[in-house]
Amino acid sequence: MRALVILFALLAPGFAAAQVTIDMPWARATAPKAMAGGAFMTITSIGADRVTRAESPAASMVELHLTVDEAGVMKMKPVPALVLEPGKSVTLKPGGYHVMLMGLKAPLKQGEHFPITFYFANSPPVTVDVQIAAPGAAGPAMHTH
Ligand SMILES: [Cu+2]
Repeated sequence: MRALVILFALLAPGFAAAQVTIDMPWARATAPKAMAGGAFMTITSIGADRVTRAESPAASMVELHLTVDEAGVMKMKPVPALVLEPGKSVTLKPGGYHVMLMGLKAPLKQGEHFPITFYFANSPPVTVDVQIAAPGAAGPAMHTH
């Protein structure tokens, strides 16, 4: 299923809009008192672009993070601008790039969903509907067997 909403802004003539699609957005359900959660998806851009920020009504702050292995210790680092190369996809997944939802307004419950809006340097914003999978799931619920 291709879950994407592309909002085409009114563009000035001559402005070459890159186009971004976001596929299979999903998140892991969180513990009842968790303050943070992760969301994952695949982002593909036709042109050179970058994700500049994201926001969601589900959390007070949304950041892009990269999990890195530093001498055996997994650490998360904020990514100020996720670079999208023309025609290539970036997959956000557990252990790699992810969307960090900080200050969750409510726990993420399996089977529910919430929106995230992404903003780009060269493209109109894209809002996706994020499906919540089981706690600790390795992938979106629709892909479990
Ligand atoms: Cu993180």
